Amino acid sequence: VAFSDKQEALVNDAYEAFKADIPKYSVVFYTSILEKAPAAKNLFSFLANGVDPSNPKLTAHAEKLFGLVRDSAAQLKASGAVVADAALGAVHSQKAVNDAQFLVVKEALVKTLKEAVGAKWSDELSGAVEVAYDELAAAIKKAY
Ligand code: HEM
Ligand code: ISQ
Repeated sequence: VAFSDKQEALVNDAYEAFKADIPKYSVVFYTSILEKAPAAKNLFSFLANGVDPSNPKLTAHAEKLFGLVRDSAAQLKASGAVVADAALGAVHSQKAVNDAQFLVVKEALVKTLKEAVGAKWSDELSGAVEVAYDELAAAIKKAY
């Protein structure tokens, strides 16, 4: 898909806003996921004791995911396509992650970035994040 310099810059801005307080925004992210999909608690061992922002595994996994969305935007701008590591496809197919779950994570991502970005949030930013996420999710699912 076509992805402009502007769209990539918007996704970068959102990522930087998340990075400004990773523990805080990780709580927003996981809480939103668990509200919609309580069973996610059983998928991630680091949620066993609840959403604890001082658990380094919890923040590291969130940071990794947000970072991959940002990488996805960079790939889209550079080439119009996203390539995901084969290992990423393998992990998710092994856990039988489905489209409904991809949607829950997407909605949590958008909600979290909206809170992080604050007044700079716009439909254009939201749209750019959603395209970057959707193309990344599609690249992961290609390996199924
Ligand atoms: C593992 C990224 C969507 C469930 C992983 C890993 C990455 C990753 C990088 C490797 C371990 C880590 O560093 O966290 C992504 C990305 C997604 C996505 C970029 C969306 C575009 C999902 C969804 C689910 C899910 C929708 C299900 C709710 C899992 C599980 C693991 C995993 C269960 C294994 C965790 C473990 O046991 O360590 N994912 N993921 N992922 N992901 Fe995702
Ligand atoms: C999906 N895959 C890997 C890590 C994650 C962290 C939080 C929410 C979803 C995730």
